[in-house]
Amino acid sequence: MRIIVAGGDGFCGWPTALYLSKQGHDVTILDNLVRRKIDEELHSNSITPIASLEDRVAKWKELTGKEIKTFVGDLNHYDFLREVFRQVQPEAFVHFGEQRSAPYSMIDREHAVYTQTNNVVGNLNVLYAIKELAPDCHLIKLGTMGEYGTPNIDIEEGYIEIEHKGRKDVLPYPKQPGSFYHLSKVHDTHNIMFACKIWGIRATDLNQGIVYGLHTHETEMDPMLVNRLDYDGVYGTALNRFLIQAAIGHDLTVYGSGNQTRAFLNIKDTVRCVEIAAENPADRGEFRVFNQFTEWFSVKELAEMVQKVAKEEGLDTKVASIENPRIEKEEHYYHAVNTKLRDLGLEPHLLDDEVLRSILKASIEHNNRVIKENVLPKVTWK
Ligand code: NAD
Ligand code: USQ
Repeated sequence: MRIIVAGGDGFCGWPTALYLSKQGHDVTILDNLVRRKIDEELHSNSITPIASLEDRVAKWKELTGKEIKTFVGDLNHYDFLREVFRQVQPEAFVHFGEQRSAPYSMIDREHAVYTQTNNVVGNLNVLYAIKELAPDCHLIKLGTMGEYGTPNIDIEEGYIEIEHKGRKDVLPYPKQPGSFYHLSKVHDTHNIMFACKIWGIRATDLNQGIVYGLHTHETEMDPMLVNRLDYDGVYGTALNRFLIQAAIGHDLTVYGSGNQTRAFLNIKDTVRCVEIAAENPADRGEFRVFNQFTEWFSVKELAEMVQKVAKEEGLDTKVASIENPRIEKEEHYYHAVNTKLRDLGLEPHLLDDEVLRSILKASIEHNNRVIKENVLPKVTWK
């Protein structure tokens, strides 16, 4: 299958591009490399030293004989996007290419506007490109579990049956996102749903939970293929951050009570979920939603799991409760459905001590690269 991976230089996109290429697909990466520029803006870095996109794909070709084409450019530049569609004629378009940090979107007005413009307009351009140039192409779009927020009822997969005043309907599940970033995903969802209805586009929205880990079988093949791993207060995410904090002897930064519960999955499952979506395309006009996660944990539970494994590795790790920089519920109900990907064949890599130990060891290997001032959160929601 001819597949474009937008955002293919990023944390989820790079291992996905390699995995799909290994499975025999004809993969093209489209990325404007803005994440590398944002690292400079934030004076931050990936704890793992990442090679340039050019060197990454050259190494992949050398090791496997498989070519991954690259187009460096912005989804917001429609002429560029159109040209990529003309040349590639994609059968699937995997869309990871957005600004994905909630704290980054909450820095100030400029960062909120950038996030929503980049994400919403970029996605709208993709919809128009599919309509104009590849109407049969399956859009596989990365959404997020955070679109739903933390309602006091079970979270369904995209839609919920509602009975109101004696009448019933299946309606989009209510959205209560917690940042301007998460809101951008909700706006994308509405635009995709509408485009499917009016133009007959086929789309799958993967409402992904928080991804942990860094290696997949492919990224481990050579140091030049290593994935990025974020740890700072802006792009680092809960579990990966805790493991890296343990690796540098920093207290684990649990925000508030730590009873906030979120859905999680291993990066090894991210790549497989995308493959499953690609192999089982949505019908023309169908807007399909899969909840892409394997387990849920409270933030405090995760910190305690990391503390235990770190102690076994001889690290004296403390769990700190720091003032929550975000406005979010710290005590809430959480139960979310995730059966659709399992029904299509996902066999989850669940979180256990061995998985934690391997990410911890990879973090220890590179812990001299951590810029310590970047670890505590500086962005607040207030
Ligand atoms: P990332 O920041 O590591 O990668 C995103 C990539 O997209 C970067 O390489 C960036 O340069 C590129 N990009 C951004 N805007 C672009 C544009 N306008 N044109 C072209 N390229 C652009 O992020 P990630 O962690 O790999 O996340 C990928 C996707 O998955 C995002 O949409 C994110 O919302 C979603 N997601 C991520 C997680 C997670 O835990 N990392 C969880 C749920 C959903
Ligand atoms: N948290 C801590 N300590 C930390 C970091 C985070 O307690 O050091 C807490 C936060 O307060 C929050 C939870 O952990 O309650 C998750 O925060 P996060 O930064 O790990 O994740 P989030 O901001 O939700 O965003 C990440 C990705 C985003 C993706 C989302 C999936 O950056 O791209 O969409 O996870 S989800 O959470 O399911 O919406």
